[in-house]
Amino acid sequence: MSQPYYEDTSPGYGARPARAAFTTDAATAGLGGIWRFHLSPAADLAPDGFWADDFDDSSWSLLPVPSHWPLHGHGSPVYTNIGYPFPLDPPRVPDENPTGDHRLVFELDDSWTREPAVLRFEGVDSCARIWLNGQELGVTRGSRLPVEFAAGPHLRAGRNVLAVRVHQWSSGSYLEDQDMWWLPGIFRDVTLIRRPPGGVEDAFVHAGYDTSTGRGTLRVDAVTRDGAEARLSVPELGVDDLPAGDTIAVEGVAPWTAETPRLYHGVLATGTERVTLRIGFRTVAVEDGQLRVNGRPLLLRGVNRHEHHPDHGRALPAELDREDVLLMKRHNINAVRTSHYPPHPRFLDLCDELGLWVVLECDLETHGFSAADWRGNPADAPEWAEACLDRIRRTVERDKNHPSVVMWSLGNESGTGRNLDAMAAWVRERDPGRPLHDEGDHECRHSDVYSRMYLPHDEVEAIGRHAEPPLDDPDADARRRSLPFILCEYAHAMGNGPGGLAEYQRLFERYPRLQGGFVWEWIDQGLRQRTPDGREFFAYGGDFGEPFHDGTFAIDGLLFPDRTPSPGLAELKKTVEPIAIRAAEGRGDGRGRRIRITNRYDFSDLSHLCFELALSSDGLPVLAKPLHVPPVAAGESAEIELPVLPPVDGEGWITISALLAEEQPWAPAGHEVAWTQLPLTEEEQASRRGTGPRPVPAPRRRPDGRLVLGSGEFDGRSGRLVRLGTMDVDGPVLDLWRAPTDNDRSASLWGPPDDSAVRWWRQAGLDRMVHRVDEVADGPDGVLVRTRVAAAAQASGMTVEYRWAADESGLVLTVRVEPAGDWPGGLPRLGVRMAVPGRLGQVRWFGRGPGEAYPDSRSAARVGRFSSTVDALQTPYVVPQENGARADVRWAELSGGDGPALRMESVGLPRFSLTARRWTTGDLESARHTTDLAASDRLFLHLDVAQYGLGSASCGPGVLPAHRLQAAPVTWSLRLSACG
Ligand code: IPT
Repeated sequence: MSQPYYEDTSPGYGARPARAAFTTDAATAGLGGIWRFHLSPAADLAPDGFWADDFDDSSWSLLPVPSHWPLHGHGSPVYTNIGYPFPLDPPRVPDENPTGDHRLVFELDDSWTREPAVLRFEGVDSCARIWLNGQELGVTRGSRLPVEFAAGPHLRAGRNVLAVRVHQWSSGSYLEDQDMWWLPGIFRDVTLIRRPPGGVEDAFVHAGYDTSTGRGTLRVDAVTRDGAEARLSVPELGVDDLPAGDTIAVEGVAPWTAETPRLYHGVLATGTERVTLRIGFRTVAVEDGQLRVNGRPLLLRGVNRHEHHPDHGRALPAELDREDVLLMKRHNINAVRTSHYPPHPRFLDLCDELGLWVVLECDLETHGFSAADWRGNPADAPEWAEACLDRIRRTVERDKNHPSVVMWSLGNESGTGRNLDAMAAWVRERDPGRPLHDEGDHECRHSDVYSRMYLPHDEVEAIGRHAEPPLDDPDADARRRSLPFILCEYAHAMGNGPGGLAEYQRLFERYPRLQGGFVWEWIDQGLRQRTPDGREFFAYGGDFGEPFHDGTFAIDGLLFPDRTPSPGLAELKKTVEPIAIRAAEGRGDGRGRRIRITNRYDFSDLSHLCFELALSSDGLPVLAKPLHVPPVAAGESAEIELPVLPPVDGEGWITISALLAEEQPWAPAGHEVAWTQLPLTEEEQASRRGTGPRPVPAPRRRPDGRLVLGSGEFDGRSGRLVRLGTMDVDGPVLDLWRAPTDNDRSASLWGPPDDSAVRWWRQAGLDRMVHRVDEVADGPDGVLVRTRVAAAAQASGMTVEYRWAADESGLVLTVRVEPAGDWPGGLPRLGVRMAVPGRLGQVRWFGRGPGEAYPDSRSAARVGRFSSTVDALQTPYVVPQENGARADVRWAELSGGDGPALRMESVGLPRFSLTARRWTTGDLESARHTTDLAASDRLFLHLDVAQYGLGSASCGPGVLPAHRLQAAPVTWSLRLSACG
């Protein structure tokens, strides 16, 4: 049997040379809309002759184009990360090769028959064969890359028929092993574009900027048809009819940066065509060991972005590209790596317009060859050379005119090889104006930046100090050591996390060689589904019955699948904020405090911001006033003295915020960019409040055996609080377990396999602790309950004492925990849990908020008064797991329904963090999707004095030592009361 075209390693045939995406005044016709569609389970079962003009497709389905057919009821999606979902037998694909035939009948007027035109596909996954009016145009592979075919000679006035056969699997699939859903289809636009004789074939804008002179240089190279002359005009710069290919200096231009995305509108014209160009002047270079733009080093506060929509997959509705860029800008993100393929071109238009640094990645990943020790890796094997080169050419040619694109990336996780070398050489030749990134090139044979993934903090720090372990070859080592470093992926945002962002950021800020990185990843790749009774949830690998899949591993974004920001995104925003506001040493002359404001922008001064100072007492506002801050230049600091503030009675905090002074294209005036809080009196206040209870009544024992103390009733045998006022409760009892997070469940990428936190915790029996009561005593001081808490088969245990006293405002509980034995994996949490009536659904608290906070992800939570509901306290991680803790709670009140409220107060330090849910930890742990969680008639509260950190072990380092909760003796107190 001869090899079918879809298994040929070539890029395809029939395509026109790649060129830049540009806007032209030549006529275009969008062919998106409703097409006819027919799916065959295998290529050889697809209907013969379906491309014929008169083929009867009336019985076929209707399908919107662009789309992925599995998201429209034809077949189903498949999710794998590294392993190919078919045997590793390149370039062969399975017989079961879903093949989608698409037909569109459309009308044209006769002007289309008079001059040449091209048919352009922006993206077809994974291999398409195309016919126009019965004539074959060619075959294409390269799912996320554009392709054009000459269409003119085949077009007709009146009725035209376009037929496209799309195979899900092809040789190209071997080059497209990105960690994402396999989603075939014509998923980006299809357009007919008139190409007038004497028009523009291609244009390449070269616009540099020299900071020292303030001068720009400009040249546009053009390829035209029929030897036509092309001339450039940029009216705003007084450039008029500059012949293509000529270089000019432009005085006094404003440079393009991601912070100040200044674009100049130009027109490149021949006698027959006008092409619009948006020109941004900037010079990108790696010099003196740093990645610089316009001579200044960048600090990349980046994210990796896959194109994903929970209903449409990578066929993203147009408005979502804008929404993504706006969300990024509003969260202080300044860079994006288009992992792991070129995005829809309009995304880059928005990056140019609104300002983001882009690392533009080629559509290439061969990760699954790692299963064969990279034998036959298409990034190296000669038979794939043309396919690899074709991919980088189509990438660079399409996007070369975007000022936002500051680096080309050859692809992701493709090992090393000759084809990558050839791609690198081609890029260097074609576009010397941009550095090159190749993640797999750890020795930096051709990369201009040293780039790694997920390295732990200490290794990043060593690289920052130029002290990484040497390469064998001293020359290669010297070259690599001289290069800037970026983390092209870090801080894996899977489930609850990532923890440790702030520690990375401190390293980036400290070492000039470290130029930041890109969090993995922007959005959870969950697909919206419904339970039989109509409740929505987000599906992941395995939910579509895929026999081979990678489960939840692509649910690892900073946004939930519906684009709701996760707590991880709030943490990132705070961590990378471009202004640092800190307390400065000493007081000012006016006895006001001094603060130090550091401008961490790379280019902008602070004149686009206004500052505000707010004073609060016990979380209530006392005063707010503008704060004058000079327009500190990028990279500089200034100290200013705060006005003298009135004394406050309660716990006092000063909050200083940096807000947008005026509306920006990406956020309204008043949008908060950065903030900090300075305590006025915190420690004194905390200890003043810690004076402890003044016992009022002594407990008494009732005939039914219950102990009564103040407003509390205790079970006489277990010593548990069972009633508080008129409220049934099931008393605070020690709890050390949490529903494991994705990070808890995973072994660090860099440690021994199986070495997850959960493994240690389960070994110690923390999920199955048994409470034994040693004593329930009542005396003049109150009630004392002594217990020992331990797990079956374990010698280690905890002695736990609960001392209850009553004062005029309620019960005061002091818990003392004394661990005995070894607890080598530490503890997931340390606190008490209690059950209370479900009616208490409203929550108010004074503590950190508004969002959740964990030891290594708590920068975004500020001290204040907040209110919410128990339901809204839940963070709907797609895969249910520990979530929702509100930290450093001074007091919290739960209320609602018919009956008193429950008030919980920290007495002294440590304070507790509060979690409240309508299900137990066990329910949370066993749920696979959010819809598995059913509300009970009770609330389960956790009042913890500590939790284990989050880390990012799901792909990266685990929790840093400082954030691991170790077992140690601890005593804390809290007051409980039923009020109102
Ligand atoms: C890394 C991949 O580059 C990325 O696509 C994604 O799969 C990520 O991991 C995990 O979510 S590769 C990893 C083996 C370091």
